[in-house]
Amino acid sequence: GQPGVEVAPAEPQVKPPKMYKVVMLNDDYTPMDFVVDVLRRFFSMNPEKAVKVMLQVHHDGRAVCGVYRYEIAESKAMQVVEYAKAHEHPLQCAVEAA
Ligand code: NFA
Repeated sequence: GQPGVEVAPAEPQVKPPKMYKVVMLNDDYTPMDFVVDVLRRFFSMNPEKAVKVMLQVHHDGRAVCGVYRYEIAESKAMQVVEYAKAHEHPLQCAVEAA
């Protein structure tokens, strides 16, 4: 272009990462107390919040436990299912785009 005229480079676009929901699914076998423990242990919920979310899953069939970047969401869901399996409970989680 014109001699001596510098063109500033475009600002690099800083975009928020895509976010993913960890959804817990109801079943007929996992004990309510165990689900409350899972919600406290893996999603850092206080006892009141954990009971509320557990009952939401129990009554509605599913509830969102948290929203995270993809790798974190997948890791949380896997840890919950593995922890439940280790205790011989069929508790399941899914990961969905938020
Ligand atoms: N529905 C299970 C029961 O009646 C409790 C449960 C809640 C299981 C939330 C899974 C998720 N014992």
